[in-house]
Amino acid sequence: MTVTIVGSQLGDEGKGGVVDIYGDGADVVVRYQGGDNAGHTVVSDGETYKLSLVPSGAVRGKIGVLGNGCVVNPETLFDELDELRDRGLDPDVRVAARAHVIMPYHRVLDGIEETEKDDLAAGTTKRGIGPTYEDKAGRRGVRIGDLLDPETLRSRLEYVVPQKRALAGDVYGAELDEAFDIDALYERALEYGDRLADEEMVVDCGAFLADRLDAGDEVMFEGAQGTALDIDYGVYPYVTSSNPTAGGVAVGAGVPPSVVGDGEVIGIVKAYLSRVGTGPLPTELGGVEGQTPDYEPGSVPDDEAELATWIRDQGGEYGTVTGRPRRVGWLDMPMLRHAARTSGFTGIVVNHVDTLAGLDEVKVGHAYTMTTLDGDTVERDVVPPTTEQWGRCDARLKTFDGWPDVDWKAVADDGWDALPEAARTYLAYIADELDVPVYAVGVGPGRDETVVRV
Ligand code: 2SA
Ligand code: MG
Repeated sequence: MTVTIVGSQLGDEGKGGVVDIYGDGADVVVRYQGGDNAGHTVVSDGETYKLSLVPSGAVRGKIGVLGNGCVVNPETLFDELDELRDRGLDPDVRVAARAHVIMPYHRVLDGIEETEKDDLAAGTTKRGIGPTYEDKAGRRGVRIGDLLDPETLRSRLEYVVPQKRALAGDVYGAELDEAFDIDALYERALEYGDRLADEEMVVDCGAFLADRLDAGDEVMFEGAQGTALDIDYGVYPYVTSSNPTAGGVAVGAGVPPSVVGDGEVIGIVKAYLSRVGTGPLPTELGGVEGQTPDYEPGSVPDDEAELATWIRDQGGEYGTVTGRPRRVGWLDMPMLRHAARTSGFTGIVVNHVDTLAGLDEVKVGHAYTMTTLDGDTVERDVVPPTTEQWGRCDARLKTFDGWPDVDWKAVADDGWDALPEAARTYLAYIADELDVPVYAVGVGPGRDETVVRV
């Protein structure tokens, strides 16, 4: 049996907490895409762990697997493993031999290209994710398996590094440091390979998972980022370079699609929207630039720009690394309908319901009015396929009664019926529109602040 967790929006929907709760029953937790551009916080036995690459289940004694669809920076991997070990844990993490390696030059190029792209910049995490997937598709990548094979590694580097030197040096005029030096890269990569071999971490991911499933294990697939950041189904080009949607599981972990389809596919929804980076956001509230929290603390604002700041503060919507304020907006149903259909959600979890508490009214973008290039207007209830069309969409808002701030821990203890009635109405609307049940409701960041129904 498998459970797949997919972000429905733009990442940061609170997937970590859900993985943590539903992962309890799992024996193996697998990441199938992305790399150290993810970020989850796991609180276990009163200890807080922040991970960006290692599957969160590794904190709780599960086997964590980085599938072949992932891009792996060995430095991040070993830093995270060392920290977990320093803190007394014994994580068991496996890495697919077919996964691609994020090399030092990928990180440098990610930074340079973001600066060069101006308007097209996606606001990447600068972890080298895009450049590594580019090399994978361009058939000039270095794979985890190559790190254990000195001759192959050397020949791969001799082919690719001169190209990177030309790009960074001649095209972009960057300084060529150790990140572009074949010998230095080779030595470092071999050290990582030795350690991967010593710790017997490298697996044939699909074969490994097939064995575990045959043995009756529960497997959880943990998506990072979200549907609107998917390279095929997201707001291209302001997307990440992998497929967070459920289809990515089969390819990125090496299991047949039927294995995913026979299990649960849970869409994680934040009760409103937030995003870092560029792209259309029809339900956006106010702009980010120049905003100061000028509302009276304790009171709930009625002005739109103040409301954006208020939600941002209530929800802690500031970038974890840079502290940059995230853009915020109302829940966007066309985005969710698209996510539910693309991944085939069997249920959803709605998080941050407590964040909106105290508002008189809560709005959602129920549908869009899109202006065509001819100047006509058409109605749409899912996101259009091009980002430019999406940019010409206005949200048609639907208004719900707000719900009061209550003792959310008590609500989590008492269950669904203890939720404020207006919140239940809001959740029922979402479930109804998507035609899927609400499996759980997040009413706070802690493990004990989730109303679990299924
Ligand atoms: P990149 O670095 O190439 O993947 O950046 C491309 C775009 O993707 C966005 N991006 C993200 N946005 C929100 N959350 C992200 N990661 C989550 C986190 C992890 C999660 O908490 O950090 O929720 O699973 C994430 N990763 C990439 C980025 O802003 C660019 O717009
Ligand atoms: Mg996050």
